[in-house]
Amino acid sequence: MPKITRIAAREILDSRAIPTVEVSLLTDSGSYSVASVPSGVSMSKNEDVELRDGDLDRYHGKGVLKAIDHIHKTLAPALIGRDVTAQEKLDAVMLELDGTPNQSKLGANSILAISIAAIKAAAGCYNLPLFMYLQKRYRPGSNLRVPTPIFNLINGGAHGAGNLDFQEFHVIPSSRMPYKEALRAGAEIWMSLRDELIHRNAIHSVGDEGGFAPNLFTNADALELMALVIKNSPYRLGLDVYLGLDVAANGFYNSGVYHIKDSPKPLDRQGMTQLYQTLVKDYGLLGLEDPLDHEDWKGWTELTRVIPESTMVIGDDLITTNAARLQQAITQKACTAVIVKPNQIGTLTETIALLKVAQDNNITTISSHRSGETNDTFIADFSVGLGTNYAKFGAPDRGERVAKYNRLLEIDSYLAKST
Ligand code: 2PG
Ligand code: MG
Repeated sequence: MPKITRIAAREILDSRAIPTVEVSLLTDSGSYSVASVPSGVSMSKNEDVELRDGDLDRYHGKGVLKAIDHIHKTLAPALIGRDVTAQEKLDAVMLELDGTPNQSKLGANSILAISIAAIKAAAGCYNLPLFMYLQKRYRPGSNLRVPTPIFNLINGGAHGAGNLDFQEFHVIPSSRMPYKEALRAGAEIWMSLRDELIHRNAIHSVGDEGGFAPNLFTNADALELMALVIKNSPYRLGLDVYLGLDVAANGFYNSGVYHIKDSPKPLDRQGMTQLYQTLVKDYGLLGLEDPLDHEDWKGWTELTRVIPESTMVIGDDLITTNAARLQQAITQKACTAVIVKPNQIGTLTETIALLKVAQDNNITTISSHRSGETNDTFIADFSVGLGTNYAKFGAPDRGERVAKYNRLLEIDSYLAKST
């Protein structure tokens, strides 16, 4: 039984210059791991709490020294000496010490950093790569496959420069395409899109997730531009690659209506649903993430009923990686796919509980980075080991995104050699 002997935490920076938590963990078998946690900006109020210092004299209040302190003074003392491979127990001990429903006392950021460091160190104790350890532990006997990537090529909403309301405009290679080819398609379309924006004298600098943040007029214009770029590429829209959206509709929902540039007056839920029906018809969207406000369950059910089955209706803010909320969505037929983000729920064990509900109920699973990221590639191993259908790690540029896509390449080439 390999025991945890040391846990050390520190404040590091994420890709937006905002502090986050990093943890190193050592075991008596010599296995050592490091894990850090990402952070979102388009956050739902249902996510577990990311503890911030609020001290305006440091990092504009965004420091995480309180979370670090909780690790050193409360969490580490309770975990040192415990079996590092007993993930469920470790997570349960941390949740109990916190004692709140949303980890607001000790912080989901401190708890998740340890939770991930523990599984990484446990894999090391068995001398296994992380993805393989995860598969053996949680899905023994299942096939190992690299998920289909979802590339976010245009950044609007909270991730962009204020020109577009929708948050993410995706290019999604066909699931039939081998991962290496899919990554190449994403990168080539990103390059062509850049050329086209330069040609149009449009802004071609990138947003938080590495997609472009152009000065286009409407959200539909962004889709039109992407469709055009794909038409002039070797890839066929609707066959080799598809378009998709993370609307992140909470961001422009106010007093019961949605304010977007595509309509001269605010739209209600029916108006938005009609707009999506048109966009699905015009662009064959493969995925529609967070199309409506995260508490509009009735609207989601109606939208899922009228949108063609070939378009995934994806719950991110709606579900917040919460198994109970996913159960509700299944009962109400409110979505057909779910985003999986460990830091929305705070422990690996709870994230896996959500995945199990999804996989048992035929809900498509999409593992996801956050807009504020570190170079930790845990989410790539997690996606392969736990068998998610898709992986959404941003655009194929910016170091913190590329680290994850490249880790999938590494796993892919390993799998190809071992079959
Ligand atoms: C999303 C995410 C990641 P954020 O909405 O899906 O792309 O954004 O991390 O800002 O919540
Ligand atoms: Mg989202």
